[in-house]
Amino acid sequence: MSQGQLSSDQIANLSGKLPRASKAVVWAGDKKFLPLIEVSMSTFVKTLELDAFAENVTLCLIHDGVSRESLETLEQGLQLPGNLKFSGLEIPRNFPEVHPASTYPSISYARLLIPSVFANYETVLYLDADTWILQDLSPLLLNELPDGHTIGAALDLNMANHVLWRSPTPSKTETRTADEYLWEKLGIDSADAYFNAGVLVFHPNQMNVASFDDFWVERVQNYPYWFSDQDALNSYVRGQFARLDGSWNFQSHSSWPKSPEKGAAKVSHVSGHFRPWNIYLGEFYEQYHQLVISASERHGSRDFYAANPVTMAIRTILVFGLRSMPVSLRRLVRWAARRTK
Ligand SMILES: [Mn+2]
Repeated sequence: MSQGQLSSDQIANLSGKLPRASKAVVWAGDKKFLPLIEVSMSTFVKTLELDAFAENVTLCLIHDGVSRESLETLEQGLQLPGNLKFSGLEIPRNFPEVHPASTYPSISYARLLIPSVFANYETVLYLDADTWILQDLSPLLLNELPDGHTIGAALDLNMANHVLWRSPTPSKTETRTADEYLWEKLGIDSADAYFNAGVLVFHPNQMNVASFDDFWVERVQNYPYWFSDQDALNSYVRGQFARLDGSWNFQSHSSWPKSPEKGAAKVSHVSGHFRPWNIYLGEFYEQYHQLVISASERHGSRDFYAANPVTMAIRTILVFGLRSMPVSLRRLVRWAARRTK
């Protein structure tokens, strides 16, 4: 293997393991992500309008060493209809080679492999492990992205807030504020050109895969990015991407004005510091949390996701503070009472 990049033989080997199809949905993760991935996959399957597809669709998990048994547990939990074909693709551990200051797990970079591994596919939808699918996603798989774009994504509400507040950036980035970072490190002049990479649409067979690979392999090795591969991708497209409506990637507890209504969300992206298993995020996320708990039972990690309601209540009050106490406290008490029954 060349430094940091998979060889063309390795790529061909991975591509060769894929079922014959032109559309795929891809997740990436380690063993510890499996309960979340199972919830994302199973809610994707449950909401998908299958009749819209004339041929098979590949559902792929890219991982770096999930055991055969764990993959089987995952596949059994999905109960896939005949024309959805599951495929697990194992990549080498600690791939790719990244800048030493990167704090993200290397498996999160796996989405960068999609264009090369799925080079013959028309459309690939990538979904983060922490997505919860609420409505049919077939339009993302069936429709061409507008204006000849080969990458589609929704704007990132987190970065929009950072730019608005002129948040300081981590010192490793060698920039002072978010807007300066966007311009100097990514070549982007506003948050309106910066997408969130939790939901991505690719048209790999229309991409210049070699130039894409050369770019990101070099960048992730040499740039101390703030948001890892998401920044490498943004820096590659520099605003030239199809803007998906925010309802396709509803980023949790965001108050940005451009945030769509929760009720309209097709994909709830439970991103950020606060997750429903360590903080009470309100009624909307209760169903999601329950799905995660039952998946975690199958994967042997229930303890991690089913926190003690009292601990969660205390943590929630500490985070949301006194001002939110009256409303949240009432909800919390009701919720904790239900959970301890
Ligand atoms: Mn995410």
